[in-house]
Amino acid sequence: MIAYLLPLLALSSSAVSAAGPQRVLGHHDGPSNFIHSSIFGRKDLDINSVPDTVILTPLYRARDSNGNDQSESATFAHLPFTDCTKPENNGTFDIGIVGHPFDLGVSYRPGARFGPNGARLGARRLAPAAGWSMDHGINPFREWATVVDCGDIWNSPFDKLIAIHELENGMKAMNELKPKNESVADAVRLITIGGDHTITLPILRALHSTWGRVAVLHFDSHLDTWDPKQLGGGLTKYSEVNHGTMLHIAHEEGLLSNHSNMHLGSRCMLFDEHFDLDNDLRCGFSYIRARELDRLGVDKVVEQIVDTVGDEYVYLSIDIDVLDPAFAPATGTIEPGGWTTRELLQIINGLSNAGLKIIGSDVVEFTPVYDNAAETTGIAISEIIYEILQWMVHVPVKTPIKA
Ligand SMILES: *[C@@H]1O[C@H](CO)[C@@H](O)[C@H](O)[C@H]1NC(C)=O
Ligand SMILES: *[C@@H]1O[C@H](CO)[C@@H](O)[C@H](O)[C@H]1NC(C)=O
Ligand SMILES: *[C@@H]1O[C@H](CO)[C@@H](O)[C@H](O)[C@H]1NC(C)=O
Ligand SMILES: [Mn+2]
Repeated sequence: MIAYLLPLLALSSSAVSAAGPQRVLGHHDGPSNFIHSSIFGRKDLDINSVPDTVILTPLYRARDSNGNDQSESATFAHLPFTDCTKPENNGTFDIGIVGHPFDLGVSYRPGARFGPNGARLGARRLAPAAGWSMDHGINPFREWATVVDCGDIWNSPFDKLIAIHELENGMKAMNELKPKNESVADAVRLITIGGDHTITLPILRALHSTWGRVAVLHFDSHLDTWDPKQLGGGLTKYSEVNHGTMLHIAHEEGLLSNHSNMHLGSRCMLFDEHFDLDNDLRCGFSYIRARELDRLGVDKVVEQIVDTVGDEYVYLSIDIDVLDPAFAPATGTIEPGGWTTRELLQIINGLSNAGLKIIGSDVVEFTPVYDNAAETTGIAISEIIYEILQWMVHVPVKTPIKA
């Protein structure tokens, strides 16, 4: 066992020293692409050597003795499975649900790599055949958009930075495909199931060439804009990329709107009175704290968000820890005093009614091993994804006209 481990240890220590000196935050050399432009990504990594995207099909798909699919029951809401990275699926779908089984960026409870299939299990009770919504008066699975389950993007369980490149490559491949119904929208849209919150960084990198800077609406009990030098412990580049720093990095890379990003449902502890919030403001965020909802009510919260975002493109990132642990116990970094599932759904509904231009979304930090026998968290996640889907169907979006 010892002899087996030694070469691995030697390999990892040489990889760390090869990473070179750290760069100063906020200084860029006019990068040509977002993989190389990352101030934290590995400069020595040849992105062409990262293998082609590998898609994992949803688990437990029943097959007959000839290997033919007998069931769609393991996909999200019994949707058809489509490998959304394959050029042969160009023009076959409009909205894809994709899993990122990744949790190398967590600071507390691990296990979010099992989130995608946990969410699919929570969505067994949903189906396109009976998907009509009393609240919206539509069946979002059966409107103009063809909705599919894209499976999961395989990524390295051993190296966080390589895994992030693999997730970005997979999202790029999907994002390059044309939608099926081009009369309504000119780009596919993806709803990602995490995965820890680090995955929002490769997603934003992959979407940037299509949408430019986007306003991130970040539903989360935490800020996730922490200075990588502080939260990462100042150890290595590797330690600095994690589920509490990815929005800081996204800001430094020019992926975010300058001033229109918002945290919704914030209620975390801070390092001190000024440091975190000053840094957060520099990253282009304002916030509505969880407790403010009691005073404002849902409508005023929606109004503030709409006033802040205007007609910018919106990327919606939902950390399930925005909900109170009573409604979502199965998550990695728990903060009591959060919103109810219904309050969150109502706010999302309000943003949809206001016509905010949603270009992509994720629901992250679901760690099924901490869920209960009633699948409280997994079922809440499936409902949130259904609500996001309704928004995407309600508000088709066109890409910016390129000069
Ligand atoms: C998808 O099809 C369109 C034509 O409808 C084409 O322009 C585009 O290059 C194709 N994309 C890929 C990735 O094959
Ligand atoms: C595209 O959307 C239009 C408008 O809703 C609809 O009439 C048409 O059937 C859709 N086409 C496809 C291929 O789904
Ligand atoms: C946002 O900030 C960048 C970098 O400072 C600047 O180039 C860009 O013009 C700004 N965009 C808007 C809409 O203000
Ligand atoms: Mn988070």
